[in-house]
Amino acid sequence: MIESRIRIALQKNGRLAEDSIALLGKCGLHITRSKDQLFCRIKELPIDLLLLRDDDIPHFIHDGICDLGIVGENVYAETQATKDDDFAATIVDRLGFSQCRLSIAVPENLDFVNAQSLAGLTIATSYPALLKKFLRAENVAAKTLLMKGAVEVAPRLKIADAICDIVASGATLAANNLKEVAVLLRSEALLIRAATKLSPEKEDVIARLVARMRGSIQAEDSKYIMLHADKNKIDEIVRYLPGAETPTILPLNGAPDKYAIHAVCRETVFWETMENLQAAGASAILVLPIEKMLARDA
Ligand code: PRT
Ligand code: ZN
Repeated sequence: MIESRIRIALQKNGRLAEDSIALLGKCGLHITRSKDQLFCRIKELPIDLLLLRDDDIPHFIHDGICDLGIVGENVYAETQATKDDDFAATIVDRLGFSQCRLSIAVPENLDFVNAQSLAGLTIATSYPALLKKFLRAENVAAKTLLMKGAVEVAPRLKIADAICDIVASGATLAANNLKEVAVLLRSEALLIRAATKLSPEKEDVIARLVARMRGSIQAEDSKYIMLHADKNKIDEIVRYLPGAETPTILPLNGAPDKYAIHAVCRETVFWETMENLQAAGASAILVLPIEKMLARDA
């Protein structure tokens, strides 16, 4: 039935597109698409995909055209700030990719002490609602100039004194002799959904997909660790296992008092962690990637 298929809005091309499609792939949704296809039907689950410009994604959910979407927090927050209380899209999960920040930057030679240093300046941005909110909160009177792209060149062209734009590595700012002076928002990709409750069939598909997404994100951050240890070293070794739940402890055949410890570590296992485990008496330490995970609390 058409009504029980859910629609997911994804970015068509750009910095979010590849990771969004890859995440859905890890959830068992295999997408084959031609370059200019806007609509994809998923075979495995009752799901259709709409491939859009990222700026349209929150609006498509707000308007009830799509049920779920993946979008940068910067775009979500800007749309929310524009619509005030009347915004029918909510955050389901933070997805961890496309990390960046929305910041104010000024020419390197401008003296900046605090937000008051921006008083009387013109600030170019593609995020007018978030910028105005920041200026209001800081009680600064500055002018906002809306630019849809190439914001970083505005000070050089003398059409603005400062900018409020997305920063990731900082290379663009450096190349334009600008310095970052205030962070308005730290952003990452978000899974967002319609704020209203959908039909039980749709809610069921969404719940399954969200559990799979959480499982694959958790699996990415987790490792399966196996090692050997003497019985009297087990307690100390277990304390060094990062984010491990109760480990499995198995006797080793033919080696009395020697055990194998197996555990899922839900945090990064660094070389230092392995060195600490070794110093505490562990041997034969193996760290393995986990492909999928479906825990009760996922
Ligand atoms: O065509 P469409 O409208 O869909 O895409 P878009 O061009 O508006 O967005 P796109 O694909 O560039 O970015 C999509 C999302 O990725 C953004 O909304 C952010 O959430 C996130 N993201 C992560 C970034 C960056 N990193 C990023 N570096 N978005 C933009 N940039 C740009 C930024 O605008 C600046 O020009 O990269 C430059 C800064 O990068 P650094 O590394 O030099 O600091
Ligand atoms: Zn965009």
